[in-house]
Amino acid sequence: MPYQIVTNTPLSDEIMAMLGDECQVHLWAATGTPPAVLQAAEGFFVYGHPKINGAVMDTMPHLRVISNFGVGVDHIHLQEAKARGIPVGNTPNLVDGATADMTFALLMAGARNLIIGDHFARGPEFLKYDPNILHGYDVFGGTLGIIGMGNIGREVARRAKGFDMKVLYHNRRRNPQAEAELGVTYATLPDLLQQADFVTLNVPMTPETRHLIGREQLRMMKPTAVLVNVARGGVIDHDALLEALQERWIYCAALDVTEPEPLPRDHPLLKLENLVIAPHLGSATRQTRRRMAQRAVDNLKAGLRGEPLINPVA
Ligand code: 8YV
Repeated sequence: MPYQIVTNTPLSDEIMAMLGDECQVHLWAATGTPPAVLQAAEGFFVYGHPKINGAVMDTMPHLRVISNFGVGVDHIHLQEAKARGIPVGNTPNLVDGATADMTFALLMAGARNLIIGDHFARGPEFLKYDPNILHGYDVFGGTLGIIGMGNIGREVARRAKGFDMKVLYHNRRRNPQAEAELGVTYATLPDLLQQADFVTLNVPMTPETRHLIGREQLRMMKPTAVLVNVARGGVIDHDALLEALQERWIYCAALDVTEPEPLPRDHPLLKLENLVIAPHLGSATRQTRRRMAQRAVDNLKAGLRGEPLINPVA
């Protein structure tokens, strides 16, 4: 009898092949999942960011493992899982390079007006080269402020070295190893915000990081600064960001994540030219997603067999 699995997103053939005959997969929806599927569910393969709280767990009395496809687990209520003895697995380390690449892609798109430039170059107004338009800011040689010097933050710092950037970082705790290895300098949050030409958010979503960047922080930043968020939307207060971009407190923001995600289609942020936005593509490369898929499958199977997960979330 195969293991009974639920997942919130239809899975690719590649992931289905990794799950193999050992697992029978059913689609879970917050409401409307057939009671028989919930009763039988032994493993939850979480792909995306559905809210998995205690009430959801209680609908699946035989659940033995929650395997999250991704590193951030802010959408899963960990204490509720622990209280029910359900191990939760995630995919740390595997997303670092791709997410750091995306951080730089957004930073450069913002600083060099790549998206507005793309629209202009396709549009009816571009009939003659004009050297006076769309001057951005040098990325090379600038000061980068990394908020969150974890695995992804370190990868961002490594890339910044290639751009001859001075790197400041802010973190809950100082990271002497990163300082020694990467030549990064610790700064308080206000100091970082005041000095950085580019600020990247590379922190997990926790109660402490909710609205870490609000009006007060945006006011501290340089009017030429680019703010990049590849973490979670909730790290920035979006009302404050809207005001900051409309009133040009900063040069631009480049967001891979928002809250809610996606933003309502008529959200005023989406109308701004000084906003670059992507649909949460941080880890979205074929190679990275394949590695993440394999780890999520391995965590899932370990939990189903009653073995320790490869990456249990503490
Ligand atoms: C994933 C992410 O794409 O790893 C994370 O925390 O946000 C993304 O890289 C996402 O979790 C897919 O399930």
